[in-house]
Amino acid sequence: MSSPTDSLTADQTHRRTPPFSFEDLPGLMSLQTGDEKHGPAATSTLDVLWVLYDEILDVSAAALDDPARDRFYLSKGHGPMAYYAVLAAKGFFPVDWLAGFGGAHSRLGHHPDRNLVPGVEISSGSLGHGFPLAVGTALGLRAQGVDSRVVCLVGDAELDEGSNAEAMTVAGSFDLSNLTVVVVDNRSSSHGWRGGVGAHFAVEGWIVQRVDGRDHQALAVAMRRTAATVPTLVVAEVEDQS
Ligand SMILES: Cc1ncc(C[n+]2csc(CCOP(=O)(O)OP(=O)(O)O)c2C)c(N)n1
Ligand SMILES: [Mg+2]
Repeated sequence: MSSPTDSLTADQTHRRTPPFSFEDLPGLMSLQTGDEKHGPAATSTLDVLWVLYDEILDVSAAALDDPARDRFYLSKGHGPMAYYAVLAAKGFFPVDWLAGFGGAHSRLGHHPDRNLVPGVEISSGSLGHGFPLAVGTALGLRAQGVDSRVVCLVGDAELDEGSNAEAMTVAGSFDLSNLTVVVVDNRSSSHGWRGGVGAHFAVEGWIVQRVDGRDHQALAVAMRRTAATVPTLVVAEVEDQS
């Protein structure tokens, strides 16, 4: 993890340029003053997103189109404030953009748009699409002999969407070892997951790890781990949805 720095007020953060640390993220998020109905959904993903961009993903603003880059798909596209804060912190777009969040003329919409926001790989917000897209990308990269990882972040309730069940089965059947799915589990799904959300993936042949979704070291260890022949699930457990 990066070394801690003193927390910054929103105003101080606004004037700074990258690199930023995790402690700067609340300040960056507070710059996004536009109307947001999914605040808890944003903060639930903050730690996972930071660890991904700080330690795991081989991506950078300087190599947006590099065919060998890792692919990160934020499938749970509602509540993107944490995503935007992390992308700004990592220099994908200017910090100045954050203040316009949700505005009619802002690139930073309530759902991320891949055509408007540098570093955003897929447009999302309609749940249940990112995981199937990630499966297709993982298959495509493998077919091309590209040795990149595909990481997809979904919500526990998002998995209620049937498209995910198919993606889970296909990824297991095709031994997609280049695919990692991270479920941010705040126990908000409609019917709960019998045996825990990971049980369903395990039956389909996935490696399943459960970690504290606020523990950066545990997240990094889990998200770094891949298997030679099967896809990996990381269940990042956070506080119950209030
Ligand atoms: C296809 C689709 N159906 C319904 C919604 C409405 N919706 C927005 S957020 C949400 C709950 C998502 O829960 P979860 O994926 O667990 O994320 P959390 O808010 O708990 O972080 C729903 C159903 C949507 N965005 N897309
Ligand atoms: Mg949830």
